[in-house]
Amino acid sequence: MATNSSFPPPPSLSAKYSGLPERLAEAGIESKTRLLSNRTLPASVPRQSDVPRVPPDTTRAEFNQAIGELQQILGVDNVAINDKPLVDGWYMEHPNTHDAFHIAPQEELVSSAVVYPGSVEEVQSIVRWANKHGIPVYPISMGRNIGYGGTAPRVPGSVVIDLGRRMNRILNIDAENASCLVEPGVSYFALYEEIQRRKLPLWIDTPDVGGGSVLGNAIDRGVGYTPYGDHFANHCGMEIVLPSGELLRTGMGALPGKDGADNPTWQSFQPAYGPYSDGIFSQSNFGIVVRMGMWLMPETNHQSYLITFPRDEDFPDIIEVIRPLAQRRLLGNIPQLRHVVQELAITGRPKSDFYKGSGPIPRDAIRQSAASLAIGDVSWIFYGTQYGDAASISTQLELIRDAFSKIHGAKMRLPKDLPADHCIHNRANICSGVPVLRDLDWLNWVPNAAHLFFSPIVPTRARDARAVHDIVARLHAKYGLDLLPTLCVAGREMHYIVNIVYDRSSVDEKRRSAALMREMIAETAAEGYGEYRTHILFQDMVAGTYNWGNNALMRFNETIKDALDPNGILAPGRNGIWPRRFRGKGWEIKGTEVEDALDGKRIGPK
Ligand code: EUG
Repeated sequence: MATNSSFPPPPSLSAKYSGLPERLAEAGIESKTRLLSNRTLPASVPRQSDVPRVPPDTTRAEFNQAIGELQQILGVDNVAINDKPLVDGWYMEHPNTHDAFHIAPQEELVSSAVVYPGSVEEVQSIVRWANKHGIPVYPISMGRNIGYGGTAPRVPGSVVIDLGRRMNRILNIDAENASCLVEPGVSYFALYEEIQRRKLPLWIDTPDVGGGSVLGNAIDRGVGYTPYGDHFANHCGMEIVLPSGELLRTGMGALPGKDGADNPTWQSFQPAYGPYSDGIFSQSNFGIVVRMGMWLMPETNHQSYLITFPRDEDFPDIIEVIRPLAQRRLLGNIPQLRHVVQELAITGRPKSDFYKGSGPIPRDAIRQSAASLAIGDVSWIFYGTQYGDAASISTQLELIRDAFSKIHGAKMRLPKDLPADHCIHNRANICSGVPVLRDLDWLNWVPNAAHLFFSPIVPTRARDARAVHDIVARLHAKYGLDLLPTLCVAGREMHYIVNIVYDRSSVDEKRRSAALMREMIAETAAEGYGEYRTHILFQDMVAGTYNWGNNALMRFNETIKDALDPNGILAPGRNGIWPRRFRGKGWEIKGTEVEDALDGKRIGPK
């Protein structure tokens, strides 16, 4: 891989809070080189409309006046007007002005300005400013919620509050309690490196790629792959700026420590006393989480492995083997079951290396290409990791091997059995809490690749898994898009993650991807399955499927929203929750609005 590229290397963690650790410098250059070599779009195009896009119900003069006030409060350097060309960049150098992985036209989901608070007090000041002017604000932590909207506000012209740039301290690492307290701008990379620097025998839990915010991912209820993989379940204690500007501490943090100290059990016990409030500050727009505690895992031995299955049609039987293993907690982490097409994509090679035709890569072409890879012509691959002392791991592996031996041709392999460039070595890192970059490589599948996740929750049971898989496969064929599925096994359910990868330069591919999302959401909901998380443009639709009891849940959420945020300034529309001021005025996206936007109709009230 050539590294004498014509572009600057990715920013390093020592130079920038969101940068890449030194140990990944080479991998970063390779990743960037590969992505840029597969790009035909220019870095940016001239802006399409009057800039900056002003917030709704605000004249340009009012906006300018309000922004002037904000500059007084925060300093001019900490308020950036979004009036320059939009640059999509790439994962390590991502924009905070719009959705880099745009599915609607790039100009649709833009902010008017980005502000950089340096303290909790400044976040409070920004919120009070927003209330005074009725300008919506949209907080982001690191902005790497990729495939779900990234840094883009749901309401164009909102002011993005970029918390991460100046609020990125690790406030505490308590080695005895095995916990930490972080600000929004602490990435998995940064937390991991600090723990190594202090030589603490503790693991963090990282998602597939390590650049995201520890805090942001947990409140969006993301997952990782060690025994601490459920991030929200392993957070402990929050500090929150409410839409009124008031400050709240949840859990034991509500009880003041001695002489004004933080409560000593803030990171030890989650619910404390009274209603457990933390849940309503996840996947919501009820408050801005500015500090959060996370539990860390005491380090242990681990052994990653994969099990290959030769036949596509054994998928339901594989799920039946997984369920009892998961319920008995024999599976040490959150294993992934991937279709073999993912083995091709994760090599980082473009689809055109494997298939020259147009349309989805045919099964035969996948088969032929897989045959030339180390794992061979197989169908499904189960990636697991076991934890504990050597004897215990060896017993666990025996039990797991035994259980899967029911499936025709099942074959277990360890990292030592696979070549150095196989992704299992990368998974072994992730599954032992070492944040990495490589799982981005599937973004080279098509030129100018962007992606959207479709993420239904499926019971770990053959008939349900088959039902969802059949819907998803049929609709992918209907819209002529490659099906790239990964199932993350949490236990009784699996997060069935479908990765829709499309060419950002193709309006047609965007339209088909959006239609595919819309139909998958509707068809799976009709069978009783729902998403755990989705892109901001599909949040109304997904929220709308959780409509039991005449929309009882959404009416409850709206009651909370209107009570906490009467002026509707905080992230309106996020997770489908609209404040009274915006509700029923044409903001909700329930039909073909995303596809229509690609035909030039603007999203939002007519
Ligand atoms: C992945 C997993 C997720 C998610 C998005 C992506 C992994 C892709 C389990 O949650 O939300 C390989």
